[in-house]
Amino acid sequence: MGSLRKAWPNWVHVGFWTYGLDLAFLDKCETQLYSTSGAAFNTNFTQRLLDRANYSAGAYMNPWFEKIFALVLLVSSSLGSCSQSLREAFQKDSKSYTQDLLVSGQGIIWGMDDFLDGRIIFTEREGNIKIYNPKDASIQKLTGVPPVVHQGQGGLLDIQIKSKASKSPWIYFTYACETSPGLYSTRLSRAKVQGEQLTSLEELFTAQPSWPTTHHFGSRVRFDHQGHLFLSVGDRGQRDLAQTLDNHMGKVLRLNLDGSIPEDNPFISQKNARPEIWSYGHRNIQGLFYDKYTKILWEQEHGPRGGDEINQIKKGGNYGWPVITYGREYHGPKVGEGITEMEGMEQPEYYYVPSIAPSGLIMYHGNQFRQWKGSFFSGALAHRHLNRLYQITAIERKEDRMLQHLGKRIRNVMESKDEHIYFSTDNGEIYALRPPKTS
Ligand SMILES: [Ca+2]
Repeated sequence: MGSLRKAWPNWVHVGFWTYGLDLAFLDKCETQLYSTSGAAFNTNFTQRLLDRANYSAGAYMNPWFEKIFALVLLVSSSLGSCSQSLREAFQKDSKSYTQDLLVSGQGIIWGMDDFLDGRIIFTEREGNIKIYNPKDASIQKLTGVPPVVHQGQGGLLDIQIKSKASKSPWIYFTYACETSPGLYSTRLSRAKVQGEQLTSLEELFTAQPSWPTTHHFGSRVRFDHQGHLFLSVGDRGQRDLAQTLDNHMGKVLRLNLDGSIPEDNPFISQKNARPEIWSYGHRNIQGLFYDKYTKILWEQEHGPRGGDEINQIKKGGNYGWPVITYGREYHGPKVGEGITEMEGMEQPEYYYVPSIAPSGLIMYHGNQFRQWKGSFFSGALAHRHLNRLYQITAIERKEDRMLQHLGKRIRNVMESKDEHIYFSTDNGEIYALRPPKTS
């Protein structure tokens, strides 16, 4: 499909975008056009029409131009009206899912990942790592988890499995730790799972400096395809530190899998800069997603009052906090100068005003929900829902707030190995979104 769409010149695309159609949708329209329009609107006719229009576009006063333009409008209108019914079907289709409750009665499930056999390893923020086995719906708590600081926003945070095909994969996890009495930081460790135990525990990284506050620890960890990991650390409430490179706060960091520092990191040879830094100027990072198809790293962070952002992360990029932001202070006034743009600082791909307090981020690529391919999904702690963000034109995105009726603070989201969408809640639950069973 899409051959007709490819044949259309750009100005026809622009015309159709006024109907708010997305590209996948145009493909559906094309199918519909072929199947319902009959001989008058077959491809050859349309192509002849467009050929003539292209020819006529150079001769503005050519009387053919008016006739052909009118015909194109007619086709557009026809597609526009067929698009309405298709759009409704499409949207209905996109709500065709079941949400199956897999896990309940746990603590705040902050991080989760699945093994190849379908078991899910997850963290409870209060300091536990557990494994859910779908075969018997059992939940096993692991021993050997290092002590975590469960205060404020601190606790046991993200968890990811590296090399799932391996017999004994490394489990990476992040958490708030106390580095000396009254001083806290974000730490990354890895370990292996042996039966009901975490073994071979290795501390890989602790963000510097430690700080007495107990918020904005971050923290997500994701792997790229070249043997690196990305780790996020929030600004710990010390916003100005996000703009200076001599600390790890308000940063996305890049490490080798053993915790060492890659030689091609952007600030490795810069004086007074921490060599682990990959990007900076972040506030409170709650989502990180490495897209293995596009090789793009996406990041998502909380603004203050408004201004939550999704950013496409570039090597060495400055993402602006607290100099530029679309948010305001919690008590109302502007942040700093109240500006949203500055040369040398990156603009977000999308921002939310008012805030939805997003948490966990994926771009869905699976085949279980083909209509959602390429959509971002994130949990939303405020306005409690699952947030789907999708492209409607080359430059415009739109939100769909799903599952609001559940009324849950959705904490994390992932695409499972069988291409379903799993999400966790602050009520200690994990749900699976699946297509409805056909009888
Ligand atoms: Ca920003």
